[in-house]
Amino acid sequence: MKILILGGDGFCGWPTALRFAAKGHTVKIVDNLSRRKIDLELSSNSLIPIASINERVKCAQKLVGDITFEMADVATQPQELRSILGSFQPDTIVHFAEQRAAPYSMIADRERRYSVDNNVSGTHNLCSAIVDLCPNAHLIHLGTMGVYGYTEAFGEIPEGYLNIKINQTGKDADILYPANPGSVYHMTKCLDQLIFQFYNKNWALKVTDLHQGIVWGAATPETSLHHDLANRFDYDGIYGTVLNRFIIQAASGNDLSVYGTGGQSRAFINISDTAECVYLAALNDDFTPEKVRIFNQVAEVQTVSALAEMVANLFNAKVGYFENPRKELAENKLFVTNRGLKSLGFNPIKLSEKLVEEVKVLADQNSMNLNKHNLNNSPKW
Ligand code: NAD
Ligand code: USQ
Repeated sequence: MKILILGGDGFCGWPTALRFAAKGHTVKIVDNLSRRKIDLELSSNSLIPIASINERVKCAQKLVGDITFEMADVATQPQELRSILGSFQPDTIVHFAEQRAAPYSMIADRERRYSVDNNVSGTHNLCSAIVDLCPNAHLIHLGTMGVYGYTEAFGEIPEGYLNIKINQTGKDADILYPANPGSVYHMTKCLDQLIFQFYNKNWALKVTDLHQGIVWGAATPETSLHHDLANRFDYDGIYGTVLNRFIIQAASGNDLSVYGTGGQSRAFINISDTAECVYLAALNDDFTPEKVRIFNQVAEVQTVSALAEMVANLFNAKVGYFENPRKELAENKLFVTNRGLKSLGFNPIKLSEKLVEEVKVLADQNSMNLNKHNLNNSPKW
């Protein structure tokens, strides 16, 4: 299969590109390297040093498989994107190329506008190019669990569509689950969904939207093969995700930063499973595009406080309770199905002390790269 991976230099995209190449597929990465530039803008860094994209690709070609790279911005360079789609003619396009941090999207006007312009234009440019240049390609998009919000009113969170009864007619209908974003970033993912619905309705665009939970971990079997293949590992208050932050805080002797009571329930998935689920979605593309296919890409649900307690007990660290910088429910329950990916063979990696310890080893080995000023730099909203 020919796979185009947009955003393939990022935390989820790089291990996924390696997974496809390792399985013998032809992979082309497109990225504008904006995530590396945002590190400079925020005086931030990946705790694990990452090789340049050219070094990464050179090493991957030697040790993993067929990967090439092209620099392009999917939001601001639609012609470059069109030219790549036209010449490469991918069977599958995986779209990771978005600004993905909720805190970054809530810093101020500039970052709010950038997140919307980048994410919504990028997604639309892509759909518009596919229908002209490779209309039979399968588009796999990385969505987010955050599109659903955290209301318990509709019961277990289904995969994208909510079955409702219409009072006026007494009939049943499946509607797109009511969008309920908690940040400008999450709002862009809700807008992405509408773009997919329209392109699917009008051009029968074949789309799988993967509503992924919070990714944790750093390494995959492929990224562990060589230091030039290492994945980025964010720990700051803007791009670091909660469990990875707790592990790094414990490794560096800092209090674990639980926001509020820690009663927030969230869905989680290990980085290796991110690559695996995208791979399963790509391989199992034998569906008619009558509607956008939506799967919840999650392994399990945990509360923030349970994660903090686990990490604190394992590593003898202290849990700190911080004023919550975010506007979100202080406590919520979360029930979510992941039947779709399981039906394709997904066997979730569950959180375990052993796996958390493996991540801590990486954090320990790279502790000299930690900038403590970035540990608690989340904006407030
Ligand atoms: P990341 O920031 O590490 O990677 C995104 C990559 O896309 C970066 O390499 C960046 O340079 C590139 N990019 C951004 N805008 C681009 C543009 N306009 N043109 C070309 N390249 C562009 O983020 P990630 O953690 O790898 O997330 C990837 C996707 O998965 C995102 O869409 C995100 O919303 C989704 N997701 C991530 C998580 C998570 O916990 N990391 C959870 C759920 C969903
Ligand atoms: N939290 C803490 N302490 C911290 C950091 C976070 O208590 O130091 C809490 C937050 O308040 C929140 C929860 O942990 O309740 C999750 O925060 P997060 O930063 O780990 O995750 P989030 O902002 O939701 O975003 C991440 C990714 C995003 C993805 C999303 C999936 O950055 O790209 O879309 O997870 S989900 O949350 O399921 O929508």
